[in-house]
Amino acid sequence: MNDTAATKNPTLRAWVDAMASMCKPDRVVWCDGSEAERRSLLDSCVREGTLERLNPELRPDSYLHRSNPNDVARVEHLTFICTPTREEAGPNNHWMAPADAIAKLSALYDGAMRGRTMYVVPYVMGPLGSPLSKIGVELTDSAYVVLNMRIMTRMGTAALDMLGQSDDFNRGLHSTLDCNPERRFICHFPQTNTIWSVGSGYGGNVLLGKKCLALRIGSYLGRKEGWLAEHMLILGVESPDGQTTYVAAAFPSACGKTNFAMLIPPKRFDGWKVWTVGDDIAWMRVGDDGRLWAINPEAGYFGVAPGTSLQSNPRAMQTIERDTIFTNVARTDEGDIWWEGMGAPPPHLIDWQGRDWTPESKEKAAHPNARFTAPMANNRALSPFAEDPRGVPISAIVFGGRRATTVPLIVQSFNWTHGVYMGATMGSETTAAATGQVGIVRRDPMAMLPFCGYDMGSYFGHWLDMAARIPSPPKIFMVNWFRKGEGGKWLWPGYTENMRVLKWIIDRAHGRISAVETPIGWAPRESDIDLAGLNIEAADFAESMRIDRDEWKAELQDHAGHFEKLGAGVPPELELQRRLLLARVERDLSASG
Ligand code: GTP
Ligand code: SPV
Ligand code: MN
Repeated sequence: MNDTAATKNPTLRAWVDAMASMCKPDRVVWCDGSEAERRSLLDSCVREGTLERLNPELRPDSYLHRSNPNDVARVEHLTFICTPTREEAGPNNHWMAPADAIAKLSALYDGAMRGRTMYVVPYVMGPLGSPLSKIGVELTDSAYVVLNMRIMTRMGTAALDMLGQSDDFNRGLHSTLDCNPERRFICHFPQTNTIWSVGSGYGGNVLLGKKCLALRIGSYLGRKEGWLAEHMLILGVESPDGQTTYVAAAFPSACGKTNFAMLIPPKRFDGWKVWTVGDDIAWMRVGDDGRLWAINPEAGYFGVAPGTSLQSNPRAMQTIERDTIFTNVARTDEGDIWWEGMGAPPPHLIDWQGRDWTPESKEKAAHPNARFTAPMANNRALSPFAEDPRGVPISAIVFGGRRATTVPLIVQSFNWTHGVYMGATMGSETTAAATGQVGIVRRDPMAMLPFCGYDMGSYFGHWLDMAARIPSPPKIFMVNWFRKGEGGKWLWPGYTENMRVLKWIIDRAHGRISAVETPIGWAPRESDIDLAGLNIEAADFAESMRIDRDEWKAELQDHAGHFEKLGAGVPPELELQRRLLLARVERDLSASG
C-alpha cells in the first residue's frame, strides 16, 4: 500500500490527480490488494473504532461494523442515471442532467477528503483475464469500503496489470462526507463510464463494482455491446451421473438468491449436488457454440444476515465462519455475532446500534438488512468453474418474486417472448434491502427495477432482441416460494426443498419430461414434482400451484398499468402477449378457479 503500486497508465494517473485536487485528501494511497495492506487497514479501522474485532477463537479474522443508523440500505430516491436526455434514463430511473449532477456533486466533493486518505482501489469484475470481465477504479475515503471491495472483487495490482495502458475502465468516486441523507447522491454517467457517490457508507451505495458498475452501467454496456447484465444468481446442479446443468435466477433483493445459490439438496436427492457460481449478479454472452454463457463478476458475497441459519443456509454459515466483515448485526458477550432467525437468542447482546439488548427488548437486535461480506473461496460448494474465464453455459433462466397470492410455485414459459413477458411483469413485495415501506407489491421487472441503467422499455426490447442472437437459448421459468395460505403460513417449505422444483426445471430444460399446458404456461403434472419424504399436505401443495381465474384477471390487468407507466418504449409484443394471456385465462379457466 504505497506509491510503488501506483500506475504508469497516464489516463488513470491524470484522472486520479484531478479527483484528488477536487477532494483535497491529506494523502493518496494506491491499494495493491496484498495481505499486508489488508492487515494494516484492519488495524487502523479497529484503532479508529469503525471495526470491532470479533473473538478470534469463535470467528477467526472477522470484524463487526456498525453503520450510521441513517445509512442502512440502498437509497433508490437518491440514485440517479445521468444521461444526456431524460428519455434515455426512462421512467424507471431518477434522472439528473450530467452537467447539473457534476456541478452539484463537485461542490460536495470540494475539500471533502481534507484530513482523510483517498484510497485508489483498482478492481476487476469477473475472472482475471476473461474477455467478459470489466475493470474499474474506485477512489474512496473509507477504509471499510476498501476492505469490502477486497472481498467482493479482484482488487489491487492484478487489476492494474490487466488494465495496462488502456483507458477503458470505470471511473468511480466515493466520499462518505458527513453521512448526511440531505447530502447523499449516487450518480451514474453511462456515457462516460463514471460513477459518483457521496454521503453514504453502505453496501450497494458505495461498493461501486456491485450494483453501480455490474448492473446499472453494465446493463447499459450490455445493450450497446449485445450481452446481458442481470440481477441473477448462477448455480450448477450435478446429477448422480455427473452431468451438471447451469441455471441463472433473478429474484428481487432479499428474496432468496443467496439461499437458492447455496442450496443443499434434501435426503431424497441423494447423489445430487448444487454448486454456487454466483449469488447476486450474472453477466451473460452468446458463446461460439450458440449457447448463453454466464460469469459471476463478483468474488464474494454481500449477503442478508437475518434469517441465515444452519437450518436455512448451512453453506452460508460455513462461508462466514471466518474472514468475514459483518455489518449491523448484534454481538454476543463472547464476541461472536447473532441475528434474528439464527436460533434462540442469548440472554444479553449488544444490538446493531451498540445498545444493550435482551430477549425482552421490543426492537430487533440486528437490522433487517444487516449483511455479511465473505470471500466466495470460503464456500465449500463453490463451483470449480466460478473462476473460469469462459463462464458456464446456461440451460434455464428463472424469474421469481415474493408473492403471497396469485403466482404459482412453478410454471414454464411457452417460448422466449412469453419468458421475457414473465420477467418483465414480475411483482414482489418490498423488503428491507431498500429504504421505504416493506411488504407492498411492486412490479420489479427481471428484479432489475432499481438496477437497470436505462429506459426499461428499451431493456425489454434488448431482451427480445437477444432471441435472434442465441441459437440455443435457455428455457425460461417463473417460481414463487412465498405463496401464503390461511393464517399467513407459507404453503411451500422453501429453502432445501426448492430442489424438488429445480429438478423439474432441469428435466424440462433437457426435454426429459412432459408438462401440462395451462393458460399462463407449462406446469408440472400432479405427480411430476417429487414430494416423497416431504411433510406437506396435499391441499397445501395444490393451493401453492393453483391458478385462479379472478386473481389472474386482476394480475393481467395490473400488468397493463405497469406497461403504461413504463411508457412508449415498451415493445408492442409484450402488450400483445398480455392480451393473449388474458383471453386464454378468461376462456380456459372456470370461474370457480
Ligand atoms: P440480496 O442480497 O438483497 O440481493 O438478496 P437475496 O436475493 O440473495 O436474498 P437471500 O437469499 O439473502 O434471502 C433473503 C431472505 O429471504 C432470507 O433471509 C429468507 O428469510 C428468505 N428466503 C430465502 N429463500 C426462501 C424460501 O425458499 N422460502 C421462504 N419462505 N423464504 C426464503
Ligand atoms: C440488493 O439489495 O440487491 C443487494 C444488496 O444485493 S446491495 O449491495 O446493497 O445492493
Ligand atoms: Mn442483490
